[in-house]
Amino acid sequence: MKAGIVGLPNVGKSTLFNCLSNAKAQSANFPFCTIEPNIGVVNVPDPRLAKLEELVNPERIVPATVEIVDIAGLVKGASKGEGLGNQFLGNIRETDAILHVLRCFDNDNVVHVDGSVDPIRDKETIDMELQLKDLETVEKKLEKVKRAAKTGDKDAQKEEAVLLKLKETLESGVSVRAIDFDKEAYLEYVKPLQFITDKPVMYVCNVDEGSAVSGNHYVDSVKEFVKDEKAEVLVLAVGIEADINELDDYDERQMFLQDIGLNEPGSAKLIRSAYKLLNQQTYFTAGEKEVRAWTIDIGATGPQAAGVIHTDFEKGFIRAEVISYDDYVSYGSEAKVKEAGKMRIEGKNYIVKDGDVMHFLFNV
Ligand SMILES: Nc1nc2c(ncn2[C@@H]2O[C@H](COP(=O)(O)OP(=O)(O)O)[C@@H](O)[C@H]2O)c(=O)[nH]1
Ligand SMILES: [Mg+2]
Repeated sequence: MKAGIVGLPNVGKSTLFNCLSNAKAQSANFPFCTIEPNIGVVNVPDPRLAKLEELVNPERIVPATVEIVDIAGLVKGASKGEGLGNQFLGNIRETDAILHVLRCFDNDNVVHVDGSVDPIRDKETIDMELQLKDLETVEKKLEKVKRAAKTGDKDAQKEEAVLLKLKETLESGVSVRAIDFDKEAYLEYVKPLQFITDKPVMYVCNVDEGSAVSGNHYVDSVKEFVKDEKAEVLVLAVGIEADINELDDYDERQMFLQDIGLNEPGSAKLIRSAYKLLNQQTYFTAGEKEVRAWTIDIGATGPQAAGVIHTDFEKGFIRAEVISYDDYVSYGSEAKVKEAGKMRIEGKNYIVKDGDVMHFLFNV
């Protein structure tokens, strides 16, 4: 799963990316590997993993990960080829969610491309470029569908109606994610077109260090402006956090974080939120060799969860032994959970819950 960082130039995207890539402040165990200069894989901080490690004492622990992409080049006019033009759009299309960084700090030394700090205007500039791109997608599709609709093809007529609604919405400056479609129409006509503005979004307000805890008036205005979008708004003092992350010593990093009023880096919160934004959840496997967090879609069944480990596990799935995380912790070991009769046997239709500790039985 991939989350892409977007925003106007100079709002702090690369600083945020570096902050994540250098996020050792999170804990002693926070590796990040950079695949390409602008792509990194980051561990999802999850205190439950440390707790399970303590109880099971495995040889190693393996956390869940999210891929983060720093997408540069989005400027006013980009959809028409300005700046890096269309190049970045391919990058955005490949992501599963968008982290939209908004500059919410004053600093005369950092130039703003539009001359002043105004996160609402910036958000609308970016949204408009993405909407224009989606509009192109709609118009191309509409041209084809119109012809078929004219011949009396009922399906094409239905599709045409959906596309016209999309066109009208995008032209009025509203993103695809805000439209309520009926589920069938959405799955059949909208989802396959992979609209950029249909991807889940989170707004990251990049604030000065004094506003790391409670935000500032820019953040307030962003929250007010996006309140109907049901999107999460995260406050992060990217610049100072990046500085703190440069420090080698863990205790020193904690001390500086506490100085700005935080007990964990905002980047840890950001990664957890991004994970949720991607509609992902975690189940665990816990054995002496390894304790591991596995990533699944919310709503995944037992066999689908098994399939994340190996496709054979999914095909040959018989049943799963499941212990809820809370039971595991309160009884302290698998054996004690079993003794207490709290281990459940679940079949093919079981909907996995976040935090389940699972063991699969399968045929090959
Ligand atoms: N004062 C302050 N400066 C920042 C902050 N975040 C980024 N900057 C500075 O703004 C400039 C642009 O940041 P950068 O991350 O390269 O922006 P990008 O173009 O969005 O990738 C750099 O000089 C950063 O040091 C911040 O939170 N506070
Ligand atoms: Mg950059």
